[in-house]
Amino acid sequence: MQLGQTITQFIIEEQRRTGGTGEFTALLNDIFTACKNISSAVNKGALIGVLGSLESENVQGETQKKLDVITNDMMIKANEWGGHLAGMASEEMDDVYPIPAQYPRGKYLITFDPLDGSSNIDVNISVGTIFSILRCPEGVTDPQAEDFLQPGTKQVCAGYALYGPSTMMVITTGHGAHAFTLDQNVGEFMLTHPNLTIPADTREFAINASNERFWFPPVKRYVDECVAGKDGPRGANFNMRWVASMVAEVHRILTRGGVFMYPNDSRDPGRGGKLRLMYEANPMSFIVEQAGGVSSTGTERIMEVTPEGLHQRVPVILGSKNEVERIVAYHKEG
Ligand code: AHM
Ligand code: MG
Repeated sequence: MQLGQTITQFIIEEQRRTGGTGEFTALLNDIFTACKNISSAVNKGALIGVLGSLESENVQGETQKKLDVITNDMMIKANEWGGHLAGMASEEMDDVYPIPAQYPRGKYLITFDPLDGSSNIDVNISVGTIFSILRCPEGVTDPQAEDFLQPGTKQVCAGYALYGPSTMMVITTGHGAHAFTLDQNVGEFMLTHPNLTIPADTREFAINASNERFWFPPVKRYVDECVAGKDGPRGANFNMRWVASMVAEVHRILTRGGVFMYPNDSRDPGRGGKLRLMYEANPMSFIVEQAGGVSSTGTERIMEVTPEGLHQRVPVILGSKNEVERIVAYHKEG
């Protein structure tokens, strides 16, 4: 691993170390191409008329932004032809997307959120693409939803692209988490942040505080103690951030530590919070754990949750080890 090397060289070297076939490297390259296309569209924004909403809603009843649909299409187009995938699932599609008959099928499955944080797009705040790669179960050529319902521990690779001041790609294949920055002139992601490490301690947390009245006691206790600052039980002042763009929040935590929470709450406890297990919580948890952080629902390691549906939601509490463990302990105490 060498600072400044291209992401393709990095993946090929990793594949040599692990004895891979090259199929996986080719799949990742298609994903990187999609993210470079998305980066370009997001960057041009109003110049090419892609901002704003559509009339349509996605399967979760959320109004779709034009870019939700455009970026979903970019992910599909970049990935369907290569012969590495048996199927795809996305936040923006109700059902599994089968690989069209004219293309060969491969041994991997991908789930993705093509444009996470898209409520931020019209105000020019960072958004991102999140993806997770799984193996297609042995003998399955026409994967259905249940074939995707594997716990996060089964992920072969997870990553996200962040479209911020720089476009960055963060990936893990289970050997650390590494960040690459897109050199727009060269058109390549270059290794800039190898072996990301989340500090175990932090004095920064992120939660949508407008939901405070719905929080359950363990989360309320944790936040109250942080907010009490130097005079409270923690004896230290805490800072708070809320970007409303999970990719940006996770990236901040990977860079300087912190805790991110989208907990379950009393509005609709059966729903399990807001974020989706298969294409938001699991990939982010894999990356966070590989950087030395912890990711929990409050009562369970997220990557060990048995998925029951493609669009299942799950409470998310992730980031600096000692703080997340403290919040988990508060959940145990009730
Ligand atoms: P999205 O996939 O529809 O963009 O929703 C997910 C986003 C996350 O990026 C972010 O953490 C959260 O929703 C913000 O939610 P809220 O608007 O409730 O603060
Ligand atoms: Mg999302």
